[in-house]
Amino acid sequence: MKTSRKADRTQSIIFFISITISLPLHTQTDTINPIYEELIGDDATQKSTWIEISASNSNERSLLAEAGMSLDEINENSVCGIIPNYLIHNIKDSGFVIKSQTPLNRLIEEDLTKTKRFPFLSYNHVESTLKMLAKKHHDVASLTSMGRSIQSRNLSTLRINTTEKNNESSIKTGILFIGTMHAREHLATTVALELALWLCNNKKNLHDFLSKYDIYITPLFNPDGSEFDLDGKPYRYFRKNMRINHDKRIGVDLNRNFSYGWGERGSSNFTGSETYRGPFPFSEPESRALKNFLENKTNIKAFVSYHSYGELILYPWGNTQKPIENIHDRKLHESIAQGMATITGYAPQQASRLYIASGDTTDWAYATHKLISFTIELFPKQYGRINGSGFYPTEKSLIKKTATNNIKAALYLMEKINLNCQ
Ligand code: 0X9
Ligand code: ZN
Repeated sequence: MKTSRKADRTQSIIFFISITISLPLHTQTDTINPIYEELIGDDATQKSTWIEISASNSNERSLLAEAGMSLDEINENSVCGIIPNYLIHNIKDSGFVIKSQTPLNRLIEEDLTKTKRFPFLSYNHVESTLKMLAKKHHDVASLTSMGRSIQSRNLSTLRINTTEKNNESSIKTGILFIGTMHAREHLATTVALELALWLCNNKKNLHDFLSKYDIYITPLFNPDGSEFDLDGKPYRYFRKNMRINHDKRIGVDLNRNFSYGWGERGSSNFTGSETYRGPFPFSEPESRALKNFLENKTNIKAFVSYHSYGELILYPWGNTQKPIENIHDRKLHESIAQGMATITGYAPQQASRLYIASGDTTDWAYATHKLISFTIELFPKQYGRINGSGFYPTEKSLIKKTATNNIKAALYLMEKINLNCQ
């Protein structure tokens, strides 16, 4: 069979994956802009609540997203997420039953009582690691940037390509991986950075494999939000970017700011909400940077956006319950999602089964650029009292396992995409 030998080769590459993760502690290098302290106060978390609501289907969950809540944990008959206090009445007004409410600062205090802490990655650490990789492995890696964040941090991107460097154009199969579009989803930075490290450190064994690809990895797509989150005591459960909106509330949800279906279901027009879509599509420099990047790189065929948490492999559409119309594309998304699910143990599904979201990045990437696109919700499956909370896991061995399995899944994806391009 035409594909089986190649598949065997991928299996053997995957088999030899073994990584050593050394994660430095976040150091508070950048002091927070005083304007944010003034606007948000010492502790933004005092103004939000972790809330559990009865909801049992995608439609109800979409309504909650529209009310301004993030849907961080989905169970059969209930959902948990975060909502700013000033919007809680929206949920009550829509007739939902609130099962429990915990002020966010109390949740954080509970997390703090745990003995172990996950060493999150700072912007500076990501920057220096990418620079080191581009220097040490200049035969296969080079550094480029998608642009800048709203606070002018670099959206640094490592390019892995055995022939073309920096911004030179390529006709090889291009793949883009991005991490941490949502500020508090720090494990997504780790996974994307570990992917970059692993590919570079194994360049000799992987030479034939790497020579076929043009790989881009942006580990920290929302660097301002991520730094802000880590500047809290000890963190803030912050999701959005650092836009100061017209009414001085902070942040736009970057995963509601893309143009495909922008402003439709599953997003909010409340500036303080978790799902605030921004005043217009691509209002944010981060989403604009991705738009410009893909417009200039037509060889990119696939896209992965790492998020946390839930252990899911999601594919378009996210803004409608209808499946992808094009049968070839639908089957390709489904079969790659299934393959990555087998490797990771995550659950594959069309994104909208979870809830409808519009202005979503992966919907846009598929609709506009025909990229085979996935949102991967990483470890853990649920908020855990033993192994650390959902966004802030503590167990180093599980973090390592997450990175290892997702590197395997990324290799599998690359091989499948390349076969599809031939
Ligand atoms: O809501 C989001 O933006 C993503 N989940 S997260 O918990 N990381 O915030 C999921 C987007 C997937 N798309 C849809 N569910 N439509
Ligand atoms: Zn997310």
